[in-house]
Amino acid sequence: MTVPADGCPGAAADGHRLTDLRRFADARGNLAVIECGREVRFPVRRVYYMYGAGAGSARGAHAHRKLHQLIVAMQGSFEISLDNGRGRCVHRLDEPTRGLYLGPMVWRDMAEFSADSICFVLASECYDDADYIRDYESFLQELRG
Ligand code: T46
Repeated sequence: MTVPADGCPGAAADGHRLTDLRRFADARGNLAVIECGREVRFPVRRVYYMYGAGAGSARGAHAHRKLHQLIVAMQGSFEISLDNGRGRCVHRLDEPTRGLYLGPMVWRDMAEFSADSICFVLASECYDDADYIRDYESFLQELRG
C-alpha cells in the first residue's frame, strides 16, 4: 500500500489527526473497527500496547523520522502532547473509538496515564531504533533540514 502524504484520511498538515472509528453496537456490546484503507492509510506492520502504568509515568519524548501510527486508548485514559516544531497541542485520549493518527516528524510526550489505561498502537513499520529522534534540539535541526 502506498502511504499518502497525510497518512490518514483528512489528516491536517500538522502531522496528526483525531479520527473516529466505526462502532457497531448491539445488545451484546460494542465492536469497533480499524481497517487499512479506511481508518488508516498505511500498511500495519506492527502492533504494540502499553499497560500497567505507574503513578506519574511519562513515555514518549521522541519523534519518528518515517513512522506512521494510530494510537487508541483501548481502556482508561492518558494525555499526549504534540509538537511539530511550529506549534504544540495536547490531546486527552479516553475513548476506545477515537484514534490519534501521528505522522513522521511529530514530537510526542505522553503522561497522565490512568492506572487501568491500555495504549494500543498500530504502526506502519517494524521496530527500528534508527527511526527515533530522542533529542529535542536534533529534532528541530532535522525539521529545518
Ligand atoms: C511511540 C510511543 C507512542 C521494542 O522492542 N519494540 C517495539 O515495537 C517498541 C514500541 C518498543 N520496544 C522496546 C524498546 C524499549 O527498550 O521497548 C522499550 C520501551 O520502548 P520506548 O521507550 O520507545 O516506549 P515509549 O512508550 O516511550 O514509546 C512508544 C514507541 O516506542 C514510540 O514509537 O511513538 O510509544
